[in-house]
Amino acid sequence: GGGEARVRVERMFGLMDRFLTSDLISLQKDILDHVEYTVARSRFSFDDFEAYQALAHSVRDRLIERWHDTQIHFKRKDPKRIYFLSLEFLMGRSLSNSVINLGIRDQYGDALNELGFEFEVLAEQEGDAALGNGGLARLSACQMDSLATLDYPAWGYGLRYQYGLFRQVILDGYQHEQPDYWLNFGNPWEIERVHVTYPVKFYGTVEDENFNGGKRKVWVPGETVEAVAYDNPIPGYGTRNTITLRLWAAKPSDQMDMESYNTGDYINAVVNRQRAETISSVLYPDDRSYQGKELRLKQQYFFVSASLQDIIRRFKDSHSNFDDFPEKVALQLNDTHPSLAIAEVMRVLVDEEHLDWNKAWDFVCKIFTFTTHTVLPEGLEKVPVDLLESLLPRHLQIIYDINFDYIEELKKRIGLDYDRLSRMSIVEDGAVKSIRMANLAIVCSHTVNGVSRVHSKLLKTRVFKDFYELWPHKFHYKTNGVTQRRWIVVSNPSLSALISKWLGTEAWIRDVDLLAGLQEHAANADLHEEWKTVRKVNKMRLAEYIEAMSGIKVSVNAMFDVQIKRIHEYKRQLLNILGIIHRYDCIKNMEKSDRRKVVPRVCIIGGKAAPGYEVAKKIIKLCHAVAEKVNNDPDVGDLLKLVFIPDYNVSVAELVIPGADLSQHISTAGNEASGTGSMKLLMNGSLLLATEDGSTVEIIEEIGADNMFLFGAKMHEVPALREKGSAFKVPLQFARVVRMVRDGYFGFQDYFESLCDKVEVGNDFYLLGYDFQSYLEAQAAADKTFVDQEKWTRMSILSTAGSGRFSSDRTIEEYAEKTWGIEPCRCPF
Ligand code: CR1
Repeated sequence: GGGEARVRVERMFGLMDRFLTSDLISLQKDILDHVEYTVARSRFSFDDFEAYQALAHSVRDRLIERWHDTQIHFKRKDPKRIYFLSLEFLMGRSLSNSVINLGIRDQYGDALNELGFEFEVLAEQEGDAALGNGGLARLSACQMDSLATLDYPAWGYGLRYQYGLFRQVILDGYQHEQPDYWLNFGNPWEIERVHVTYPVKFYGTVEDENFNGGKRKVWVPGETVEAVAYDNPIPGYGTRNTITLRLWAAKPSDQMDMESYNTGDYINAVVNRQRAETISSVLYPDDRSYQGKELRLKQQYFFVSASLQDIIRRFKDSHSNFDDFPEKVALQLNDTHPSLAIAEVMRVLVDEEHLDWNKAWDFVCKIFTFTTHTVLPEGLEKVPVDLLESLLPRHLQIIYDINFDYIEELKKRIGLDYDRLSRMSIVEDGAVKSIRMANLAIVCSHTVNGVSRVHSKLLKTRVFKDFYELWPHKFHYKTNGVTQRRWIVVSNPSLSALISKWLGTEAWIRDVDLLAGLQEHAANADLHEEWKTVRKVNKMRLAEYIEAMSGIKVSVNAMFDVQIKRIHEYKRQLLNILGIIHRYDCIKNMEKSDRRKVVPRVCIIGGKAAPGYEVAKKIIKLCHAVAEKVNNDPDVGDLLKLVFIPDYNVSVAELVIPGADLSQHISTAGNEASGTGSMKLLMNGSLLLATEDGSTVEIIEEIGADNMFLFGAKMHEVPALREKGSAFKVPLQFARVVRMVRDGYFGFQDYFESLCDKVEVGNDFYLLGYDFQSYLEAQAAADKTFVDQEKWTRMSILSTAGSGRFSSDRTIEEYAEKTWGIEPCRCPF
């Protein structure tokens, strides 16, 4: 009876300490216990990796406590929840971030020291969780950190890929891709929920069934796969709140194939089952071209279906009908990748929960919000109708029905303008009939967000002009931000300590606007000395890494100039490399005595190219070919070095960003939706050399154009310049450096030919030739400033001081208040 149960619970409580404590002895005991019982090594003999595992498990225990409390609290309060659906999360490492957010970094450091270990050394043992490609995926990770820190009742949902983003290996200067089987050594940061599973169905047919005197549609699927939840607790900083990132893995389902076991071919039946797991096996490594692959669509639906079953189950736990659904649930579509969720919500509500179509539609229009991350047309997904029809026949019908109602409505609004109607249709009639996922997302979401102000402007005036004219109220923007927890506190502890010292508080870690308080000290000579020391230490750390990796010795007195991001033509790494060739050429051609005046540079480039993106791969090769020549030229010495950092990822970024004096964000204006690397570099006191693109426009407003090095064609000039093609004059220096590459000065003449063609007059879509002159001028201005270390340091301080607006805390608050309509729900201590 109840009495017995109560006695049992009381006894259990009596046996437990209320919470794990984090004093020195407890931490040491917990770590050693995990060495012995979890890692199963003797506490008298374990190596750094085992120590890391034990350490991670002791942190995990503390995360779990808070996480339980938070989930119970959310359940009790039943607030409106935000569900963040994203096919990609680029989390990187978890250890340092967790202990910092839990507020026990120093305690762990001391505990380990006495045991003979160093926290930093153990932290290096952790591999990156790289379940994403680039900007979009890292943004999701930053936003999860902010959602937790700001106490929002939020869940992230995604896929637990077995292979994360490929590892980039450079052989002879060429990129090779190696699989990232990241779960090989276990993952202490996730909790496998063997009982949180849902069936996900594919294929089959749709049948009409009699129902309540009428007909209704019933999907009879042909294949079932099981989704298993893996929970990743995400701790907030300065709060007990710890939220959930729930990632789904595919497993064979018992419902799948009962009959195949009767065929006698037992071995093959089992082997076939195993194939279910391929759905969550590999992340697509191309971040902006979609080829309508079945596996990709399967991944999308798999994660959408499992997430929605989970969300609806949670809703039904505390509600007896659906009336309050839109008051309790907000669904955020991170790009178009999860937009099948729209059709799935309709299907579940109508086919399974038997709501009428109009009511379900009304809910859909209230719960979905959509953020797009690109301006490039090839970044907009299209799904061939044939593919959808075979994989998800019922969803195709629903999308057609949505489209029918919408087009009827549209005709009433805009008349029979068939061109416009066909542009705005969710269904594209063409050689390959397909579904335009962006149109689906726009039609069905109440808000369409851009990721910076100018991005939103481009959406309204170009990409989604037709929609903007119809529904101006839907279009908004939330300028991206990054979390200062990871990008200052974790990655740059010395700068972090310095900031806290000069502000007299650590409060900026939660309230980043306080960084502006550094402004008043921007000319203080003591701060300058300390600032320079911190920067130098970070540069030394980076220089050691460069030498260990590539054997290249670089001088920390040189200006460290970095460009780190995915390799893409529009991001113009090629402009950077051509600029480096120009610099090299100048050094070669100058009088020996003049070389003293050259400001020494270490140019650092890092980034991955999509495996099938030939041009990007050639850019990587060119970088290596130029480096080979420049780095080994005795005429040049320390005046110029070029380093390509292989396998750029979150951890590498944490090392490179604090060591950057200058960083380049040089996309052709009108192409970068926002850019977030620039924000991390700005926070860390790097000066920016940039075009007026994406969020840079807003950075200029915060720190002033004279606090950075700007160049290049303006956004409004670009279309006309492209039109002009060969009519504008390209500077002689540009023609000269391209010719050097063409003529085989760096070898590989044939291989680079097509790359050179890409920037020839008339063909130069990204305007490298047009922008070259002003690029060189901006570079010269940077050199000139670097010589004046006092000025440089002041600008560096003002960069950090002016970076407050670019915290993801601000972004998330805007989303919460203006788009999702959610409120903080803080777990009491
Ligand atoms: C955009 O290219 C933006 C991030 C985050 C990227 C970049 O400008 O800062 O998204 N898009 O919003 C992307 O990764 C796959 O697309």
